[in-house]
Amino acid sequence: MPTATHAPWGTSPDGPVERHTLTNERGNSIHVLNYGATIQSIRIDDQEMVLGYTSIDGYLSKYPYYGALVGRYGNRIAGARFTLDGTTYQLDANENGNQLHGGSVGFNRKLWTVEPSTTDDAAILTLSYTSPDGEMGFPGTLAVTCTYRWTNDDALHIHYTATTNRDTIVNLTNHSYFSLGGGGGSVLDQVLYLDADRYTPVNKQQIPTGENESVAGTPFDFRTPKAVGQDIEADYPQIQLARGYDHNFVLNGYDGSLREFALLTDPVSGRRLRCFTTEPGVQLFTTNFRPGEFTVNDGAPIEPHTGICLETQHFPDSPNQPNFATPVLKVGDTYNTTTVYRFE
Ligand code: FUC
Repeated sequence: MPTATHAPWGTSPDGPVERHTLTNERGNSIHVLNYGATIQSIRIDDQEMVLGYTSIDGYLSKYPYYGALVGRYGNRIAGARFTLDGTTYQLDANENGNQLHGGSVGFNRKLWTVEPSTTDDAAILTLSYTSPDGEMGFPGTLAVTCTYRWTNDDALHIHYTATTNRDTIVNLTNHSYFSLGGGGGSVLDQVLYLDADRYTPVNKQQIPTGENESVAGTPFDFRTPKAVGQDIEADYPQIQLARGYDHNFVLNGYDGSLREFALLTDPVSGRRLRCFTTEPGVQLFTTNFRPGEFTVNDGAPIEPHTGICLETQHFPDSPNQPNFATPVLKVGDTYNTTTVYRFE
């Protein structure tokens, strides 16, 4: 029978932090913090599958969203502003005058209410947070739920819902850094398949230009599985400006249903991560930090390319891009998206 337990894990400015542990019948577990609805750890066969910190201090510092629930709007909004129903909203700007990942105090810095439960085939956490009208500049009181369902076959099902009392925009994602080799070594030899014929190129500030460019003949072609490191230093402007991959891919066949979009394989252990989403895009981020930019684990410097993020999403800056699927949530509608990461 799967189990759900929890224990104190320090304090945040808003109150006590708790760490929840979901363990499935195989004895594999995920650890989730009420702080930021953060996936702090995923343990498979006693190996660590994601990057994170060993204590709350790291999550309270300036950190790159390890395992966090990112919102109200994942990724970038140009000029930290958008116009909806004739009103222009100025948002909190936290990167080059743009907004990244919901602003300086995003959902990753909130304390979430957590309800654990179990069924025969899964251990489950239902997390909730209500974002006040105007928080980080966004219109509408937004009531959000996130469900993490950790099944006996080592699949993490993430399901988000949100409702609002004023028309607004929403784009929720999880920012786990996968490290299938365990131990947080280089991911450059890991092999990635992505079901995407196109990606959205960006300007120097990493705002999409608005084009959907073909991946054919570029470093962005993962339609035939290839090592993540194969073209990561290519003399190709889009790669150079991000120091690797930090781009949104346009997933093939988007229709809002749950579709398989990626397969990541660690050739050494043979371990695989199979990914499914209802979303139209995924941000592939290969941990391209400059030396000394961020820490990991107990506060040690993080080495480049030690994690792979597959952040499912509506496209970056879609509030300002008429050609991208709209992230608008209207009063009376329910935002409802699912992403599944299955370890094999
Ligand atoms: C990804 C990237 C950003 C940023 C963040 C921590 O979402 O798109 O560039 O570095 O991770």
